[in-house]
Amino acid sequence: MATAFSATLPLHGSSQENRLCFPTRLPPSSSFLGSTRSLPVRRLNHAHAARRSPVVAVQEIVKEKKPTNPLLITKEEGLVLYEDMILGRSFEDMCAQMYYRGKMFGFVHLYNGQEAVSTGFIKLLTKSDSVVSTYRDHVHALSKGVSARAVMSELFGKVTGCCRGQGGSMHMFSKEHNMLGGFAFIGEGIPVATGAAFTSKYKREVLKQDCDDVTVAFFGDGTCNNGQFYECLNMAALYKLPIIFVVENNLWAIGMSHLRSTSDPEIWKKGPAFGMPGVHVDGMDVLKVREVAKEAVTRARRGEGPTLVECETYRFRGHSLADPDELRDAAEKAKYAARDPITALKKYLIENKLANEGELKTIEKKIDDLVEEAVEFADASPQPGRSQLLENVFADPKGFGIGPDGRYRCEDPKFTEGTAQV
Ligand SMILES: Cc1ncc(C[n+]2csc(CCOP(=O)(O)OP(=O)(O)O)c2C)c(N)n1
Ligand SMILES: [Mg+2]
Repeated sequence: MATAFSATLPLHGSSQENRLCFPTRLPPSSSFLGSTRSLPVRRLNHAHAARRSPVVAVQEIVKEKKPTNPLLITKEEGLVLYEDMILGRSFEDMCAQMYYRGKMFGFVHLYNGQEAVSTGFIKLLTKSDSVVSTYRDHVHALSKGVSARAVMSELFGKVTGCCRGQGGSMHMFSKEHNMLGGFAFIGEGIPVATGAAFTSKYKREVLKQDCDDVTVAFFGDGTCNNGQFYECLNMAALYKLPIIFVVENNLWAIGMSHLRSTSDPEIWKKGPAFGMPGVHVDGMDVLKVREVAKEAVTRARRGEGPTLVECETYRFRGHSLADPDELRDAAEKAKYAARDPITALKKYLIENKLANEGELKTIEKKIDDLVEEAVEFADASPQPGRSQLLENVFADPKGFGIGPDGRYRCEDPKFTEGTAQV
């Protein structure tokens, strides 16, 4: 089925050849992104828009699918989504407990409230597709198939963690699962994701390998004011890379409101500016996210290039577990709490007779047990040996420098054992 999404942007040609859809415009007085703050929206001249933007509103895509398939998912798919979202939520709630008990070190950023985005995208991917995350990365890793044991152990700094305890909360990585990392510096993951997408294209087009892998890059609204975002949008569109840029717009960058910090807060509109579709979707609704994700992933696999998707979402906790979360308005928090994506999916499954309470309770119990077991496993796992401190720091161990005796430090056995005084 041709959808509005499949419209292509002419870089040099006439717009009339293209099927174009127009964004649903907000009236000037309405609030943007459901925030309690209001945003003055400039009126857009539709004739002008028609010349420039293959921009689509997700409502059009979802509406289009309804008559042929009134239910957007099968029972099996619904249960997979539910289980993944429950896993994300339960895991993060457990992290909070463990952090406050002193089991984790450094900053820990939780994902509560945003589960529909991770689940909606990643559950459509194959193992060889890649995911790149931010410092809010535990749930992306779990959705991609990294075990709860490996993620929890990493958080505990144990040798059984997915990075053998050397990465911690902000650096979940698994080569096996093509989870290409969490990144502490905002925007750092976007070029890595662009490189991964380039690899897929190179394998297919130059090395003639059978490769239709795609890459999904997740990052926040605040990160879209960072230059790497624009550089990568440009390169991805130029090379038609198989990548989906997913902005998790939770309205805040630590304590800075998106509406105060961004000249045009509608991030999705930046896609067409670079020659790729831009889509805005309700990130509290996993089914809508999934519909958009399907379309974007399919485009990328077909070799039709990148898509920018802005998911409007909300984090239910502070920026990190060290944040008392006193800056955000109580009414705004309450508004999004009432739109909990897990509650919404549960309601959909039950109302459409795709699952009953008992089946969902069984999933919740299974996940509770799995998360408990992950904590026991992490707790019982050994600490890394001291010598591990020196691994994976420099490709050439001479990079550790020269010791007081004039020899390379790496030549001193005490140094690699971790017993040297430095
Ligand atoms: C390059 C860089 N500059 C500044 C920071 C400090 N910093 C940490 S989180 C953050 C806000 C990011 O907000 P957003 O992209 O919206 O992600 P969210 O935390 O909302 O998921 C900033 C500026 C950083 N980590 N990296
Ligand atoms: Mg944010």
